[in-house]
Amino acid sequence: MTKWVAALCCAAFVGFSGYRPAHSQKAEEKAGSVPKTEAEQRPVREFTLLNIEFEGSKIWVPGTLLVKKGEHVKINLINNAPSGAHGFAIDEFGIKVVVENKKKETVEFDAVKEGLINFYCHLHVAHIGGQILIMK
Ligand SMILES: [Cu+2]
Repeated sequence: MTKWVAALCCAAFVGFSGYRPAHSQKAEEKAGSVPKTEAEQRPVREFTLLNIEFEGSKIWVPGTLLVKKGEHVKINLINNAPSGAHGFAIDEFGIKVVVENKKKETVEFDAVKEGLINFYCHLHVAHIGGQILIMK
């Protein structure tokens, strides 16, 4: 009876905990996985920016993004301003997209160099953009 209880407990632990012996994990890694490229190994830093209007001014918010050098940056852009299409550009990474009214776009880049870079709306000079600080 004691052996049956011990066997059931062990089976429950293996079955419900997701535990697998180390040798079976290594076998799966060898059989099915492809080594990741350098770009795929980068940690991902994701933001969501809203384009809003406040007292007649169009603004991308938040206006300051902090990133570590080497990260893969993903920025989701949502244009909630009622005034139509707006742009989002980052010259240093060759990014220039138009976000239509009430639509979403996503831009991505690898933060491969340090520094303070600007993002802005390339369609409207008065549109308030912001900065991305890429730190060491
Ligand atoms: Cu704009």
